[in-house]
Amino acid sequence: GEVIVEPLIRTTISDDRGEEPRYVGYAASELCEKGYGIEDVIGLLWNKKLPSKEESEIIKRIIMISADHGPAVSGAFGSIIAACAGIDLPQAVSAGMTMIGPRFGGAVTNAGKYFKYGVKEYPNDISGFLSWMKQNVGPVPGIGHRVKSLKNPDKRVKYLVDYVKNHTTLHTPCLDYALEVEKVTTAKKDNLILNVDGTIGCILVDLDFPEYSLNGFFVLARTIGMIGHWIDQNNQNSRLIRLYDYLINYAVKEEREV
Ligand code: Q5B
Repeated sequence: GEVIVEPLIRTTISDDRGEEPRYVGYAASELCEKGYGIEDVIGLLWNKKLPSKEESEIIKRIIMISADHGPAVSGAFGSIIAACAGIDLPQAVSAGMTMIGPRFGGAVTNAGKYFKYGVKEYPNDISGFLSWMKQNVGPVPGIGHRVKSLKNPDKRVKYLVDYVKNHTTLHTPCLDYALEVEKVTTAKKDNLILNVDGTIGCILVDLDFPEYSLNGFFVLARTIGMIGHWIDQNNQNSRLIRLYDYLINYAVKEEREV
C-alpha cells in the first residue's frame, strides 16, 4: 500500500527541483539576465522580498564597506594565523569566523534589537535608555571602538550615514536614535562612537530586515575579506606564526624547587 512519510524539514525560501534553483520563486538565471545583483539575492533568501533599487544600493554598500578591515582585527588575524599554519581555506576562514561575537563584528543583531527597543520604549529619553541598558544588558551593542573615536572618526560609518540620509528616501528612526545615543556616550568617552556594527544594524532595521538576520551581513561581508587574507598568505608562502617572547607578559612564577 501507499506509505505516507512526514516531511523531515520545511523550507520557504528556495527550490531546486526544476531545471535550476528558484529563490522565493525567482529563477536564478532570470535574476542574472534581468540585471539583479547579489544584494537582491540576499533580499530574497534572507527576507523573502526583492528589494527596491534604492534598498539594493544600500545593501550593496553595507557589504562593500564591511568586507575587510585589515589584518589586525580579530577575524582576519585568526584566518591569517590559520593560513600560516598550513590550514586549508574553509577551515582558516572558519577560524576567523569563530571570532565574530559580541565584541567583534557580531554586535549587529543586538545593536539593531536594542536601538529599536530604545525607539519604542525610551523615545525621548536617551539617558533612560542608557540606564536601562547598563542595568539589563551591559555595554551597548553598536557603541564603542578600540581605535576609532571622535578624533579619529570611522569613515565607513560617516559614509553609510551620509548615503542613507542624503542620497536615499529611507525613513531612518532607528539610525537617528542611535546617532542621538552616540552624542551622549561620546560626551562621556571619546571612543564611544556609533560603530560599524551599530550603523549597519540600525540601517537594516530601518530597511525592515528580520532582527536575527542582521549579524549575517557582517558574516557574509567579512567572509570576502577572510578569503582574501588566506589567499594573500598562501601567495606569499608565509611561514608558521609563533609569538616572540617580548609579545608575551609571562606572569607565571619563577622556577620552583620541589
Ligand atoms: N565601554 C568594541 O572596547 C569594544 C561600551 C562601554 C557602554 C559600550 C567595546 C564594546 C560593544 C560591542 C560592539 C563592535 C570591545 C565593534 C567591530 C568591527 C571592526 C573592528 C575593528 C571591524 C571596544 C573601556 C570602558 C569601560 C567600558 C566602556 C566600552 N564600550 N560602555 N557601552 N558599548 N562595544 N562591538 O576600547 O568605566 O573603564 O570600566 O564592547 O559594538 O567589531 O576595526 O577593530 O570592522 O573589524 O576595548 O570595526 O566598545 O574598551 O571594553 O575595555 O571598555 O568603556 O564599560 O568602562 P575597548 P573596553 P570603565 S566594531
